[in-house]
Amino acid sequence: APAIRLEDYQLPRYRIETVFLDINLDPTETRVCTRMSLARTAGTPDGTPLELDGDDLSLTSVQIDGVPLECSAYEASPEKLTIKAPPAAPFELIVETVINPSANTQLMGLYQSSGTYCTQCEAEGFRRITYFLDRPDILSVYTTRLEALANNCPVLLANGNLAETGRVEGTDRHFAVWHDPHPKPAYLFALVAGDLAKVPDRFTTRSGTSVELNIYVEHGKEGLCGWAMDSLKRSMRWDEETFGLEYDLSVFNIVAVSDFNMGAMENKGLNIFNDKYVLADPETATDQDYANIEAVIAHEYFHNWTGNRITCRDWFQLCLKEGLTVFRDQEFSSDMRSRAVKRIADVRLLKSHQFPEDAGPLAHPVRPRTYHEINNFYTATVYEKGAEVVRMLKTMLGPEAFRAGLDLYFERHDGEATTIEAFLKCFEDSSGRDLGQFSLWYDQAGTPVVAAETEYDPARQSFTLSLTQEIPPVPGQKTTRANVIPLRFGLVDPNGTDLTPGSVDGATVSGDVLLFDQQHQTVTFKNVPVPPVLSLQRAFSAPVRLNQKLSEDELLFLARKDSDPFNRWQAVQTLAMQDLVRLTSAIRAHQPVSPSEGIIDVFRSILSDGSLDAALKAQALTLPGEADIAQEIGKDVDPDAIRSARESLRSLAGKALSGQLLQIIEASPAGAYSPDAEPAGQRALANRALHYFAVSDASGVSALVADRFKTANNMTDRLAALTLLVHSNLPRAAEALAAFHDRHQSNSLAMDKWFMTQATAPLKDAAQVVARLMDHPLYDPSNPNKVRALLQSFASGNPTQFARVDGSGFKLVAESVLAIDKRNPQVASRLLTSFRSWRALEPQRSALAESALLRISSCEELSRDSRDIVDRTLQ
Ligand code: B3K
Ligand code: ZN
Repeated sequence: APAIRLEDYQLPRYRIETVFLDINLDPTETRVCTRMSLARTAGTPDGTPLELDGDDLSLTSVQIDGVPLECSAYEASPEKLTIKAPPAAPFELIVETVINPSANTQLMGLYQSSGTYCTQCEAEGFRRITYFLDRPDILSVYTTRLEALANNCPVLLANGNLAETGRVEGTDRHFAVWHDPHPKPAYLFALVAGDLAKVPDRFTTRSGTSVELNIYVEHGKEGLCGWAMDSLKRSMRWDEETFGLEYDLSVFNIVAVSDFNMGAMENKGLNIFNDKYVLADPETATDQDYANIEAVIAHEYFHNWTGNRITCRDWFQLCLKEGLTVFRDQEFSSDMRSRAVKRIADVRLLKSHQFPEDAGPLAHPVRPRTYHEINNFYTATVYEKGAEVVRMLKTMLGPEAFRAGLDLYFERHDGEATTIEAFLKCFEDSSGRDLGQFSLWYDQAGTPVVAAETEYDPARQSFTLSLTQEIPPVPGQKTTRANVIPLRFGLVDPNGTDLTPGSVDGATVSGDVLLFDQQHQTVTFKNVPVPPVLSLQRAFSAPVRLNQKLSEDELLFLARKDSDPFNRWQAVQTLAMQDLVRLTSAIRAHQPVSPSEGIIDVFRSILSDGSLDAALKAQALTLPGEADIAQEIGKDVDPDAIRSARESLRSLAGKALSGQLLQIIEASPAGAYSPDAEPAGQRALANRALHYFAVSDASGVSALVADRFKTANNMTDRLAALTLLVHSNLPRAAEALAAFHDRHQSNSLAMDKWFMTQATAPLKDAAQVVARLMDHPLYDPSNPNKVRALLQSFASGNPTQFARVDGSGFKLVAESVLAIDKRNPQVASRLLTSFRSWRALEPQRSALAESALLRISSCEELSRDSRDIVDRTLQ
């Protein structure tokens, strides 16, 4: 299939003003009757055929203005319905299709999850329900009538407000009519029908409207919705207070289903969620799960303005809604929790997911210019880097001008399908700034590398900073231009206080933000009385890789003294990373390995620093991940050497700090569980301490871990202990796995953790264990959460075993991709992306990865999703 290109965008030839859907639900033969009012758009010539999108559809009948069409007047295939010569005046088109929800294993369009009918239409799933102009710039007002067996489906939901319900006379069926007054694109359409329990609540908006809130779940799970509901109400309040945005319907429904391709979906007034991001109690959910639920509930809710009321003109503009909405949910979580800790967590995610994507064969701009399959562009680049770009805009313009620009965006574009250009124009108009160069962030792929060197001149009392930026080569990107990079900074004096320089030459500086906007730039700070240490890219003010030549002493100083908590954390990470890279090469060269003591001293002083909260300490004590180290090394990567290096540092710390660690473990919160940030931070620190303590020489280590497992009163502590037992292959591992299984076997989400713990164990039989677990009665290859828990976590979270030098890890994943691809292309192609860094591996392993990829590529019946990923990965 030819590529779709941004430059080929054309305005639609026809509009669809209103849609009336009448859907008669049946597991194998659902009848869909769609009545739409159509009109030509200005400039459409007479006789322009109307081409409606379809996917796997079968047409029953088609009428225009009440008259059935002659066969010669249209052409129908499963993928397209063409009306050859539609009327010149506005007309009504009625199309009837039949679909089979129970055979829908792709989970796109209308499908069933545990017997519940539900839909997923983004990006192009609506065309699997009816023939339509399935593109986001077609905005229509929808009315949906649902009919189903009253016994099987007491709950009937669609977008908008409920208009009517009733029995269908003389039958055992009933119906509901929903009307959504807000024009929307088809990708935001949704319906749900089934036998579900309802957890109700209410919210009163700032302007006094009472909104009905409901969470629908399987019967028996009502007690697991409290946190999600609380998060929803806090999100609604926060969006009013922070951005002045209110909810706009009389009801907001959330439905949790267990079979879902992604996290959740922001359908207007009817959000559908992967139940992983709704259900929680202390027995089955970790602190991380609670934080994720809070963030995803907020994200989907925030889409109501950034995504739904203002949507994307075309799918190239995906970051318009996703980057902005991720930024909004990150801000929300920062306000609910510790801002510094949230920033660290977000940057970790960016560096571990987006940086490798941007450095490999799947690199693409935040706003791509071409695609074969849009589902493959719901990426870390569009989401996470997209959010960083919005954050940079705020950093550059300042909070007031940023808010003014957003206000203008909502005022100017409400009810539209728009573009990145229109978005940026609002900020230009409100601030008077030219954002031409800034827009490069949307168009250039690759993570810019910034080199920074400094020099202090005592005679002149001046401090000079030389900056250079460069974007490394990216497939298909020939030339690059200098970005505008906002760098937050501080000149830290020997006491740890930020100096205020007299004047600055060579760059625009406002407050603590320096704009670096050329290839090379030399910046001079005057009246600097003492030689400072430069703390640069504070709070990670731009998504760039910073190469700053700081000595070990300077890093140790920043780790202890920087007033910016993010950069304190960063200094620890940099110190650890330098050591880990050094240790890795020593191991590969068969030289003796001795981790440096400096990092241990830093750990010691962080642990005893009363000014730091526990969550921040836990983050500071978390070493860069194996994949992060691989990314830093960049080529000729040997995952086993990386792991040994990381383990040697871990064990040095465990041994050197065992006394302090034990105190922390013993002080971990007791009593009733609360998911709040503070106790969660204490648990994170205690479990981090346990992670190090487990590799100390102290006696009774494995008994202590086993005891923590046994006595845990919450999933966070239980899973942390289980992971340690299994990953370190401690004597009680098998026993603990069995106990966990027995305790949680009836809870699918908890069992996902059991699968994941084993799949990520860095033990030499991991691939066999995964293969064996695929036959476990609770494993279900049609459930995306199970595939992610077992296979995706093995492929992306177990670097030594996935990249085993006997090729068995790659082979297992490649075979699984092929099997899953037949059933669910989106899940398969996502799994396939775990090969993306294959070229960075040492020659033997990269050859094995290549042959696994070639094996996939040689399969003729590959889905478009997997074909696209495998082709780009191999290119
Ligand atoms: N907008 C959806 C993602 C849809 C993915 C389609 N393949 C969830 C979200 O970002 O909120
Ligand atoms: Zn989103």
